Amino acid sequence: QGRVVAITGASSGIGEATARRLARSGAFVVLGARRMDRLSSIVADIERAGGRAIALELDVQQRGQVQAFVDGAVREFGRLDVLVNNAGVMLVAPLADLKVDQWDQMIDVNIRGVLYGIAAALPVMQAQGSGHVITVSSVAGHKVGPGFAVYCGTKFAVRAIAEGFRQEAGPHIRSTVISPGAVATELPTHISAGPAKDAVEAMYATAEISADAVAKAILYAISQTPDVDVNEIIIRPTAQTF
Ligand code: NJP
Repeated sequence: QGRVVAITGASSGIGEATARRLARSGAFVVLGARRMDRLSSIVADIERAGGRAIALELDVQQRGQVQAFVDGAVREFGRLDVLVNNAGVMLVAPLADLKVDQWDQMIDVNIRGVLYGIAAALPVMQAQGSGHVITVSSVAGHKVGPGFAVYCGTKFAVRAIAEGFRQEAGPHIRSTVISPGAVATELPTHISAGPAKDAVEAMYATAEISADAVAKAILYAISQTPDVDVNEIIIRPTAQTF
């Protein structure tokens, strides 16, 4: 109730579901992503339902934009209680395809974007003496499968960074890693056509949970009393075997 929560990658999938669910629970939400049309319509929905939200254009690959996103949240609502570092891309392909531009994009969005979020939020949270960073990693941050080498590398990396953040940020600042399995979102649609995309679609066809199931896990972590830090939640479809 009344918490200020900034969410990166809030224009679809897990970020959108989290913005909607947290706004319903009484949080003030700040939505960031590149597709402003999508963000504006989500904000309009939230406001129609009596919630409070703003949309800010954000490319997490640009450090200045991430700083402006956090600054905008603080300017609008006076503080930042939670940063959900959620924006991500999953461009699956065998290493031998040498899709180096896609490797760079995954590193820039999934790792650098998370670090830029920490760089912008940590000073604010330390000055407040409280805060919470949610890092959206993956079951792919726990094990590696064919075609997933670089994506898994980014998700292992952010779990490590989130644990370092937990240790270093300060006694009143919390760190939660959310590691989902297969979630029904737009994420696999960006994979280049070919056998890797077909394999991912076949995997997802066997089991998927809704983005709102992950949003509920995020709400659970945020809703604990300040002395409780839920460090990681792994959440898979019951039928997921990978
Ligand atoms: O995917 P999707 P998810 N700057 O594609 C944004 C992880 N995960 O909700 O900029 C700023 O619907 C993009 O916004 P836009 C996954 O790795 C998922 O599934 O407008 N934002 C959109 O809002 C990721 O970390 C599954 O295009 C950028 C959002 O990111 C997180 O969940 C499983 C951006 C992506 O929404 C959310 O992904 C798992 C940029 N440069 C982990 N680039 C799963 N779905 O199965 C992208 O283990 N975005």
